[in-house]
Amino acid sequence: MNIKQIHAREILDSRGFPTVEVDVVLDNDVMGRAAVPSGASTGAYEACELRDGDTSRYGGKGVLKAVGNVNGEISEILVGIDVSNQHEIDQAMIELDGTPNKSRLGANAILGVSLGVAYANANLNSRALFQTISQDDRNILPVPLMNIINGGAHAINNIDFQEFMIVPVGASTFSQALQWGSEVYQVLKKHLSEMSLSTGLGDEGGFAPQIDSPVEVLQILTKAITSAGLTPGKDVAFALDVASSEFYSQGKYHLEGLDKTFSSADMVDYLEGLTNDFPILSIEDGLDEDDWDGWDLMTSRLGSKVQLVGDDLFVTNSQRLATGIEKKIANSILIKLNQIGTLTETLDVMKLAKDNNYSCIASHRSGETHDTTIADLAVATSCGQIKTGAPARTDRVSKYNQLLRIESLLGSSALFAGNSAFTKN
Ligand code: 2PG
Ligand code: MG
Repeated sequence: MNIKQIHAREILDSRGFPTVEVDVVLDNDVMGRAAVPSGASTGAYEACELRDGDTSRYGGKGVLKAVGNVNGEISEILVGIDVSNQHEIDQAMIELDGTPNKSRLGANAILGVSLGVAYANANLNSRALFQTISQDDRNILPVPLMNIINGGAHAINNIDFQEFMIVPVGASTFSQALQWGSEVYQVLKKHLSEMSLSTGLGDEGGFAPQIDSPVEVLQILTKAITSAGLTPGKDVAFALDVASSEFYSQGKYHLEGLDKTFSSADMVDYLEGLTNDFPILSIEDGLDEDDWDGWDLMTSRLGSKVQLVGDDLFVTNSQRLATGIEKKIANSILIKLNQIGTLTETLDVMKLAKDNNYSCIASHRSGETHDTTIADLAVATSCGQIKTGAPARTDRVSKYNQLLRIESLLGSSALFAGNSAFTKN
């Protein structure tokens, strides 16, 4: 079935900033719709998010140029093409753009179309997206990494680290994991108010209290897990996104909340200390996106016991991941579709990771919409892990709810990654 029409529009994301939504309509009027997310702590090597820069609209953050590129140039080359040709369609857009980072047409324009096409194809076949983009027959439901304390660029508080995530790794099903995460979240809210700390939320639905040290945050979280009747480490473990590129300059890590300036080696010492004291399974962007020597040290010190995730480091980019593999740096990659800009390239980088024993985490952005693609992506690839914020706020729970739908669709054949997501092959 061929594409009849592609129509993009400007909508708002969860922070109230404009983003791109695309409808792909087929000859039989079946439609696929996708919306593009947007980061705040973006990596320097991400594909380009095209913004208008016209300060008379949305402070310059409008996306009418990207919308125009979809409705103009992109739609001109894709109308009349068979919607099942995802790979050719993505390749045609990459070639039409002609730049290494999609800066001419905008990765936001290109991704909206790429995913709109994937949804149109799924709808045409009356299948769920995870079924039509499936790369792995097992369809494993991922362990959620739920960010329940927000700091860094996602909150106005003193916490240097961006994300403190709980990982209900001991649950036996996805729905039980979600329930445990939600119960811990509610207990945490009660504890924070008992301590007269704010229960206001950061960008990803987690609380954003005024706390200075990561140790204190982890202590409070440990207490919340215990009060919820669960065992820290066994039932619910931790994951961190340090997002350290945000506080790295001139070769040093400037931790303002802690009032410390660290070298790369100091950072590794500090992170190692945290992993000795708390059940931390995963550390994302523990060091800066350009600090390859530091990453080398961190990987040799922590890589055999902790999942070390490259987000800003790898930016969902096969070339950067290949460099990491060659240098034996990190052992995991965060997957964000809009860092690279097409579904095809995203699936390619996930395959490269898998072939080299790097784990993959399907991830949201801090600016999100109702779009639930990452839930389907996690199941389609059986990657075993998803990070999509707190179990609160529709922009975050929409992904968790989609996973509940997939779980019920799969019925008794539904598998849950659990601990196996974190065991090294
Ligand atoms: C991250 C993401 C998502 P942002 O750093 O991992 O949590 O944040 O979308 O702001 O880059
Ligand atoms: Mg990150």
